[in-house]
Amino acid sequence: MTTATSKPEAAGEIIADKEKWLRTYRQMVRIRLFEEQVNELYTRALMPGLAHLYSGEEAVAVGICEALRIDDYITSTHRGHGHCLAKGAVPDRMFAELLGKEAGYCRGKGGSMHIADPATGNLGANAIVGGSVGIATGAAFASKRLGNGRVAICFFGEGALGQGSLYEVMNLAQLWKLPVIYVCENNLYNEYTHYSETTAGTIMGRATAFGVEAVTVDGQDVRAVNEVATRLVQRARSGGGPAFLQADTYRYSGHHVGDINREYYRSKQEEQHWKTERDPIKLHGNWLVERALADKAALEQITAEARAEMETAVKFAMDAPYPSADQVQQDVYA
Ligand SMILES: Cc1ncc(C[n+]2csc(CCOP(=O)(O)OP(=O)(O)O)c2C)c(N)n1
Repeated sequence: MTTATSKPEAAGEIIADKEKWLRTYRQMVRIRLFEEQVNELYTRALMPGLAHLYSGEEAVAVGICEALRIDDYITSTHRGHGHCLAKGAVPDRMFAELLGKEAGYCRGKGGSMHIADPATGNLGANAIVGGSVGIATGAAFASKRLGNGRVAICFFGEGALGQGSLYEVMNLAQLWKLPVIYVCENNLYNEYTHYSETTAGTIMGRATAFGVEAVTVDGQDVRAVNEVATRLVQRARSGGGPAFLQADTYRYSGHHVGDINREYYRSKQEEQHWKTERDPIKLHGNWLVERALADKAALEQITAEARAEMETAVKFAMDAPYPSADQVQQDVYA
């Protein structure tokens, strides 16, 4: 069991990676601005149902997906927009899905919690807490049998640690040396309850009990996440077996967009602390500027481009047609 931190880098290394670190910055900004639009659609009563925002947690999805091939798999959660975007989903089809339009990833029948995109290896978001652990492990099993080198990333919140199926699949994954990485995004709260009230023992102990390689990482540091993910993905791809990554992070908004008054379960000061001191975009932006990989104007330009991209995508989705009534039972299995 180890804790990963980003290491000080040699000057040459930074320059070689300049494009990568600008890309990760852009990806985090895109996710943040996507979520701002989702919240806007909800508050203007333009979106049916609810959504669970990922703002604050961007470095986890981006740091990990940056370490993946396009054909590697991910499985996601109810808080899945960031995972989908980081793996390559396009915002116009995502917004279309959120608004129930035919152009959406599931033809408008899935909504926020059921976005899947096989073209980018995304096996789907999942409204069932822990619901994707078997899917990711099965994908890794198939990958091993077919010998195609694909790695599966299984994202889940720490609330999923209460699901027994996680322990069944970790046991098999370790016995069969499957190329799967279980990524526990510990944002401290399972809905409105601090995880310390629901989680006996330690989080890491649950993985080490099976002999699974277990690492914790600062989930607000995109470079640290990427560094450890790169190592674990290479290890899994070359037959080294599964891993468990605990990424410590925080969700800025409520459990879902309607969770406005949160003071009965967490303080405003706590939220403020994470937003001002631990924001993954600010931290990475400062790092880019300090190392002269970008100036403030360049970062503002990235933000402006991402904002325009999201506005265009929302407009696309708003203007897109609903599925016709005769499609109501198509592709529906349950
Ligand atoms: C099996 C199951 N039980 C309960 C729920 C209701 N529920 C939705 S999200 C959630 C909490 C999830 O917490 P966590 O896994 O830590 O993810 P986070 O919301 O913090 O990202 C619960 C209990 C559900 N969707 N599925």
